[in-house]
Amino acid sequence: MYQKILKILKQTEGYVSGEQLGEMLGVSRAAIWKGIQKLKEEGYKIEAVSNKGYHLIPSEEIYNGMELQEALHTKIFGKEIYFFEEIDSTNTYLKQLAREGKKEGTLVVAELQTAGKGRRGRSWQTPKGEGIWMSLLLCPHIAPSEAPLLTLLAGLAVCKAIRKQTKLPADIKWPNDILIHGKKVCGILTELDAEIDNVNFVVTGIGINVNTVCFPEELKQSATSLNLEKGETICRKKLLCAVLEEFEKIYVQYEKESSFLPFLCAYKKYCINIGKQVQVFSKSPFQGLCVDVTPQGELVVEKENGQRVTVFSGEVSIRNL
Ligand code: BT5
Repeated sequence: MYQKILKILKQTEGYVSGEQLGEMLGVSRAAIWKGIQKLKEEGYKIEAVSNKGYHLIPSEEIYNGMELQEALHTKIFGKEIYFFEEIDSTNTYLKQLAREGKKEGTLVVAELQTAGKGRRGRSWQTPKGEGIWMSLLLCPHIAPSEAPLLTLLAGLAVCKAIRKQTKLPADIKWPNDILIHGKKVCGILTELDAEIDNVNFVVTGIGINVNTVCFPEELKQSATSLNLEKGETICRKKLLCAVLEEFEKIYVQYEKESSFLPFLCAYKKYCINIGKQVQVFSKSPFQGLCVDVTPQGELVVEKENGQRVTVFSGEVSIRNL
């Protein structure tokens, strides 16, 4: 009911009375009043003036499933959205939905995660209402070994969307971080469910620090937010839509061409590792100069003795020196 009331309020420039709303929707004024209270709880600002009725005060800041669905211009991504005030991890929840047979493009978004996950058991901090914490379900027709490429493609999409929306100089730190002025503003966690030669599904989790102004002590040196970099509040709804729209374009092309090559040039343009000394943390860690990214999305690192090593994202972390 409240969705229907919201639709009418959005379409009405002036005021609409409880009686009119009741007539339009075929329900009592009491039901309308309840619906209005529910909308207020959801964060909508609704003015109520006696003898005139209700009026919705437009606000870009409202961030919920309905608003996101309405604002998204995509064909596949976010056609079904699960929005939570609080959840353990959007990735964990979406994996459950995927096993229940949900469609590609299903999106889980949360205001707060109580157990946000990073890679290899690390944790990801998601203060309430301050960022975009979301997971997207993908069912690509690729070999399981190619799944890490989706992290690179998602990273490229986030990087482009941040640049477009905020004009901030976002860069990619291979394979899964987006940095601004050397500090991490976004992390991506891709989780794969596959058999030996077949991908069942991939869950791509994206965490973007949007309006955080104060990070916990342990992250102060390494983390930043768009708000801190830009000096103003950033609209999460617009940015989330921009990320998904950008990612969908890239993903559809990737599925069609079955290749990372069309994106390599853009990826390398934003990849800050190239030309820098890096520390590679693998089974046998080493240092070297990062010289390239391959068409398969691997990093090429040249050791001091001139030997070139190809580093695959599934197996290592790297640190710029
Ligand atoms: C990542 O892991 O960067 C992947 C983060 C993915 C988060 C999203 S949010 C939605 C979805 N649901 C989930 O449960 N996860 C995904 P990694 O490269 O392992 O980086 C983790 C490290 O980043 C931590 O060990 C901290 O040092 C640091 N860190 C934690 N929270 C951070 C934050 N909010 N901003 C910047 N750095 C952070």
